[in-house]
Amino acid sequence: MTDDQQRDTLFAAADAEFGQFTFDQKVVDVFPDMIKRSVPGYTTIIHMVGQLAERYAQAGSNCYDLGCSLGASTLAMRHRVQAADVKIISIDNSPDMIKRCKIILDADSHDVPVELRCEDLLQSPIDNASVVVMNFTLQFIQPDVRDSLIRHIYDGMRPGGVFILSEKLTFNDAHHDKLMNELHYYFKKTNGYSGLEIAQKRSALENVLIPESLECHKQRLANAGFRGTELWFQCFNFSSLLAFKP
Ligand code: GEK
Repeated sequence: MTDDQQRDTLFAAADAEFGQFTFDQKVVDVFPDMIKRSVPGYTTIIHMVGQLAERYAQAGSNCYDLGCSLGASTLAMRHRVQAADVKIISIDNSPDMIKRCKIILDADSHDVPVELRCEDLLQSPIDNASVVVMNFTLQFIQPDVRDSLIRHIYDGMRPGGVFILSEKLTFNDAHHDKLMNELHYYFKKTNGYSGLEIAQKRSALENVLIPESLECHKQRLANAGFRGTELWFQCFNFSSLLAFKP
């Protein structure tokens, strides 16, 4: 691990007070390690975002990475897109994330243009989009504005475009929900997090990360007009969906 890829020990201290989770500089410093040790399948999903963008990016269109953090999906798309005259627009409202993301993108030599925007994606225009990626970001948006955001994304997409939505899930069956949470807990333990760290991070994320069920996501996507919505990836309570604009 290099200096800019520190190990995540943010929630390890036994005697500290942790407020609500925010995407600040401390999180930025450990983010690549944090997300890989916390989200089962993250690396696979990022890799596949590149393949999907290669397949669905249309010439003369935009690809969006909404809640781009340090630009993992942006880079995956940038490295695979073949269509001519494609621009990637990557948005995050954390100034610390955007600052580090810019350094990472500047060090990358691929020539697909990337426009990096530090703004609230709820205020962002979506325009002429053939690929839209929301990789574990909708779960951080207040539930009451999720319907209108998904409609806004749909309206900004071209026919034949794909929306890639990755989310932590809840399950209607209480027994299954408990099992998935236990398996995720074990995944984190296996990746070196202590029980205390896991518990402290969980309470920092309370009311900040608000997951929903697969049925809820599918219904919202259908209501917005998306068709062919299907799960293409799931590991425990972490998933990714594809939805198409007809
Ligand atoms: C990845 N997609 O590596 N507007 C813009 N950005 C936002 C907003 C908002 N309203 N709310 C949250 N964010 C990335 C991982 S992380 C997921 C995404 C995680 C941003 C927030 O600043 C953070 O960078 C990102 O959404 C969520 O594939 O950490 O579990």
